Amino acid sequence: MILLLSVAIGISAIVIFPNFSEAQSELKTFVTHSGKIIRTTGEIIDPLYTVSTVEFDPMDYLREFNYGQVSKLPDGIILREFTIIAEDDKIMEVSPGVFYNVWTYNGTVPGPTIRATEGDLLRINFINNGSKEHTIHFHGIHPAGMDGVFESIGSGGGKFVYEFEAGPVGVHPYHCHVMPLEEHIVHGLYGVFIVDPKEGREPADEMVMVLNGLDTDFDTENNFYAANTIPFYYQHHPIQINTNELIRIYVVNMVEFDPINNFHLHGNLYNYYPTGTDLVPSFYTDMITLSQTERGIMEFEYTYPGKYLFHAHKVEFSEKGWVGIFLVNDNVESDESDEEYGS
Ligand SMILES: [Cu+2]
Repeated sequence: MILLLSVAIGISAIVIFPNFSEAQSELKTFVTHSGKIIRTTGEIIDPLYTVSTVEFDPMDYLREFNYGQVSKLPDGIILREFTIIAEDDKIMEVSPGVFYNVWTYNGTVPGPTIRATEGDLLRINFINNGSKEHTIHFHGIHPAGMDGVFESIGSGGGKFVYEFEAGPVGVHPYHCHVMPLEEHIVHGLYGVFIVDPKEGREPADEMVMVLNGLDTDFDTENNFYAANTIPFYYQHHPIQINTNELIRIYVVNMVEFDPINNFHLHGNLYNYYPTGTDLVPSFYTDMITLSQTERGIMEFEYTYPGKYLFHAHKVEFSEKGWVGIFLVNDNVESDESDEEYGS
């Protein structure tokens, strides 16, 4: 076992165990190819190390929207230009002691949330700085040559410019479409693409939740589940919202291997717009079921302050990380919050 592990982490890596019998529970120290020292009680699950580790803050990601570099073309159309760089050599500590080789768009999993208005022209300058071929396949309407499937974008700096009109209105995933597809997706090459209606939507506290899974031991089963990559993150760091304020969540299911996922909200129900393509909600519910890349928009307001769970009602997923908390604060600026309940 130890011999195999040593071979797996590479010729220049050194594995130091305090002694053989305690090896399973003791801190293990690894010296990487680059000389960096990693100490962990967790399993080392990937043979690839670099000094480049991903720092990812799910709280920042939650409300971060990227509108691109905006300019106006002579015909009046708004051009939004983005640069997206793919890499596949970074390491992320996805859970304490679990180091995972993430494949990233612009350095994070998920990649940046790209946002435009219907009819805008999108120009995505894609650079593949990875060691394998990668592409970007957007869900939505665009010409065949912009579909991110058949072009070859080589490793080590290959370039491609994706250009198409933003549409239809809604929330869409984008992801790499190189085979084996599940490998390129489960390592993290995906993100969210929001197309706003021209007339806009009602003002709201908006956020993005990508439901994802992490297969850290490569057995085509997920070991962890999450909203926005880090298991249990929003349980330990509740999302602060206000009473009587509209909350809008763009939710996208990117879990591989498991055929379904779902989203249950406590103490409330939400209006749900499947794919976000219709401006009238289809359901008023506290539970939606999502297959791979299925997505939609949830809207709700809390009347009562306090802590409320949200999680997969597939209990295995919530117990392996897909669970969070909304901390609903009394909105003192709202007239309705002056009422006292239960007194
Ligand atoms: Cu790829």
